[in-house]
Amino acid sequence: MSSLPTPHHKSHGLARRALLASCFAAAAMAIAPAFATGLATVQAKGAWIRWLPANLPAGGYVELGNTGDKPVVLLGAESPDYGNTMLHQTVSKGGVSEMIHVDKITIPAHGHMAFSPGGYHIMLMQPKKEVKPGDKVPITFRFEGGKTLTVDFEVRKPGASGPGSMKGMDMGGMHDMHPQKP
Ligand SMILES: [Cu+2]
Repeated sequence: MSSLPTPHHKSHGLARRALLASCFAAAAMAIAPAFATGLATVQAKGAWIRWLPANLPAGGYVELGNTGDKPVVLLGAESPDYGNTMLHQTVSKGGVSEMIHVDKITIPAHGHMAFSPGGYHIMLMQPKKEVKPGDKVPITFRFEGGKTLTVDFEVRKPGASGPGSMKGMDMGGMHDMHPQKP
């Protein structure tokens, strides 16, 4: 009987294997971007950033289309020009609009989703350099499965003509209140 593992040892071994597996998963995730190719089934159009003065958080807007036969799941975004980039959604609660952090956004097969003023947006915080209207800022979208898509966003002044700017007008000041939301 002494040759059989006790339940304690057995569970310990399982725990170690689980730990090892998660380490491998973490390593795979860390190296995935280097090997990932662009996501051929996802296209971006009308990418722009609503610039605000004084290093205020800026909003990124774009329309993403999925021509593939399977849904794709967007997990996040990064930009080399900003220290902190998040997926946000503006929601209305009792007549007050506030922003919530979004973990993932599913783009249906043969469908699309839009980041637009008053809805989903890419929240760009902590600029690493001076970003000004006229600049191009690359933003890399990260999808489930390790695939990425990098899109150049055109930086525009608030109210400048461009995709979504008409709707953007009445959202003026939205991001001003974001960092210290009551
Ligand atoms: Cu936001």
